[in-house]
Amino acid sequence: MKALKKSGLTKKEIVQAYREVVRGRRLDERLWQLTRIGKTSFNISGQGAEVAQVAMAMAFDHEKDYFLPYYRDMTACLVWGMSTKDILLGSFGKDADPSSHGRQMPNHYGSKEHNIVSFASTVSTQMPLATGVAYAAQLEGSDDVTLTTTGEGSANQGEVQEAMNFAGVKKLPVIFVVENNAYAISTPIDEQYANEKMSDRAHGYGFEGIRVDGNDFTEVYLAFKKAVKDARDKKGPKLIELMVSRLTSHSADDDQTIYRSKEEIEDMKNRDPLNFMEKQLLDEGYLTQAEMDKIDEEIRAEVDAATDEAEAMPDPAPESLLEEVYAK
Ligand SMILES: Cc1ncc(C[n+]2csc(CCOP(=O)(O)OP(=O)(O)O)c2C)c(N)n1
Ligand SMILES: [Mg+2]
Repeated sequence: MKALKKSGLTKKEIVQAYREVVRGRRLDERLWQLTRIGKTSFNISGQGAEVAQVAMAMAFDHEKDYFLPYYRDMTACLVWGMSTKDILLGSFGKDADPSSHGRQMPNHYGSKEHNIVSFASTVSTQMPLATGVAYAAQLEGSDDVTLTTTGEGSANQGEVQEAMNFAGVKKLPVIFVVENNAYAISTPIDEQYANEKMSDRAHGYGFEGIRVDGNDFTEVYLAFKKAVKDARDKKGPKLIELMVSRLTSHSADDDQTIYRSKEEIEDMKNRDPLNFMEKQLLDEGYLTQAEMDKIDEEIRAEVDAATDEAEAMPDPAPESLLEEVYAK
């Protein structure tokens, strides 16, 4: 693991990064609880990828860059500017939900205000859209960079090849990310693809691909910092493979103990990125245990308050059914 100091970020920024990791974890735990008690319909979570997502998102300019996420990217969306309450409004399907006014499934993040582009449940369809957003930036002569993410199973969809090929041909300012958590629902990677590293595929499209350890905050941050700079300098796309864990079942609708052994699940829990980051913060003298406990307490209170506020908001009116779906 690279030292946090090597990221070049200030102490304040690193502590903020930790807050975002904790926010992502505690909010996701709340979303599971709400599903289990029947208050929401579904949850799919990024537990195990929070450190990677925070380090990734921090490398972008959230005032101008575009983000086309996939369903596990809640923590990245928080860093990009969405609030805890915004996320909860989406899960409750409320009218004020910024992602879709309650039209989308939970975890289908979008925010016009923050340049986060809503996506379909058909996996990886955000990839060619991201290529299109980056093509528009190039044609308009702006230096905006586009980020898009998917899972390693979804990366085998045909449109991912089209998206990367065209981005390579036009040297577009787009960064493709594969969050490799070793499973596509219950299918392990050796039944998904035959190449060794997902990131190697980039060479076939004429650009650089790199694989990074998603538990290593500094490594992930520096990889994205460089990719963003290169994209802004018109050097073209990158593919970044983030090695992460999926600490939960695929979604609220399955049970991973049926297809993963007890030992495997235990081993993965020992590699929980939240614990890794806390150890680093302690060892490198950024925060004491008492300070981390205080942050955790504050975040829990924020999640509780946002849950109550979001739940109290009105549902979409039935007569508005056909509104907010297509642009006028
Ligand atoms: C085109 C398409 N096929 C199948 C599905 C059903 N589906 C949803 S998520 C998923 C697994 C995706 O796995 P991966 O890409 O590894 O992402 P992860 O969920 O592990 O982050 C599948 C098969 C879908 N939504 N769209
Ligand atoms: Mg996967």
